[in-house]
Amino acid sequence: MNTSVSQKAFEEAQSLIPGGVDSPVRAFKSVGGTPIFITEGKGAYLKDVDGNEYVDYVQSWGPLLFGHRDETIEAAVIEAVKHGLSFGAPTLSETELAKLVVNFFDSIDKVRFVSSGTEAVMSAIRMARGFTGRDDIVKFTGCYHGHSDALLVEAGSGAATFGNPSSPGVPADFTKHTLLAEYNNIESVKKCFADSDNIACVIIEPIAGNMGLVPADKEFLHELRAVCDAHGTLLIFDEVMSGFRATVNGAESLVGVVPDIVTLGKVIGGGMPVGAFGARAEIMNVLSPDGPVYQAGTLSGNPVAMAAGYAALTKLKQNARVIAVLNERANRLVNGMKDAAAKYGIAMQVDTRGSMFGFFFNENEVKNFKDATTSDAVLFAKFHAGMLDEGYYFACSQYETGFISTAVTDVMIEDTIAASERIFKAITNG
Ligand code: KE4
Repeated sequence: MNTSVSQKAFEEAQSLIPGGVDSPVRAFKSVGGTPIFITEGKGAYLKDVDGNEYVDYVQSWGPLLFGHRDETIEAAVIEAVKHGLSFGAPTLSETELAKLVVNFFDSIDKVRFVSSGTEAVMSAIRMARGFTGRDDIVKFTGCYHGHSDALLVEAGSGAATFGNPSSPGVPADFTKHTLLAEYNNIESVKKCFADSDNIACVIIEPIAGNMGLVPADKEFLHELRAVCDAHGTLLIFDEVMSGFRATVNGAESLVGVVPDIVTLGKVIGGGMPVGAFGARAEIMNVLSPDGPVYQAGTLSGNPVAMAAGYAALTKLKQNARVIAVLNERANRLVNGMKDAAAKYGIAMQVDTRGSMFGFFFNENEVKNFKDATTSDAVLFAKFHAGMLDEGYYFACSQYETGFISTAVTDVMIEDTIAASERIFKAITNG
């Protein structure tokens, strides 16, 4: 692929925007090479400034379940724009989207919209702290919940469960209430509760997509629910990525564990900036203006974004089976690539949940972030570069998840598998 225009674009962007990107993962730092600059998307395809086309398995990191420029969603946005962009006042579109979200999630009586997943999680945690009157929170190493200060933590020294800031600019005081546990390890959670009797909430990605795809074990989530109940601690399922991607009724419908709060994003905006958090009414009612917990946003519930989200979720409501169809394709893709890799002596761990798929170049099963870090990142980078050159756009980090949209056809899946076999052959000089 000729990517000379992208390379020039990247140089100019880097002179004006830190790292040349508005979100770090887009810079291709962990896979090398130059990020490609996109001019448009259509269906399953991305087109770049050099005129190259790619089958898109990232879909803006999850939002585009129906592919690029879905006709229904596009029409809804264009119609909404004709009535104005933003009012800073209540609109019917917010109530209509809220109805859909509440209907999809048994655990949600009320929902509030914001403009990003980060805002949704930050607000949900403040609500949990306000509802319980407690300050401490528990998160899991390898789970990502957006970039608010309290969640940018890494493991502390030794066996300490209290985390340290994982980024400069986050004062230690801002993370001293954040405890860290290990994903799929209930004993590590119990250790946090031994270290603090002041835990407001435990937040988890029930289907983790930010250490690669690592779904939590069902029995672990049941144990986590029991531990939270024993301590009067709220359980937050962060489904910003997995919501409406793994299933339409939330992880709760897959594992039989009901969270106290759910955070959402991505798909619920249909490609426009929307985040949301929801819970049973007694929890949500602590939020201003009814309750004392403050939370706000100029563009929260933006009518154009609401229209996109409403169109997307309405399509899902009309055809919930679409997730099962996408899961069949996801399984065919990852199992096909796994078989292709095996021909050249390359071991892959693969998994899917609904339209989400993940793979690790690893001999062993991946159950947590520590396992994930033992995967072959160098091989991943070679795979990513090779597939990009073949016209297939995969997530540019080992610690991300892939997505199948309704625009990805069976033929594209077969062609992707065939391309992966060529890449594995080239990588191994097979
Ligand atoms: P945003 O603020 O990026 O909308 O959402 C933060 C967030 C919260 N919770 C989960 C489970 C998430 O996956 C995310 C964001 N996901 C990343 C992809 N791993 C967004 C891509 C990016 O950071 O550019």
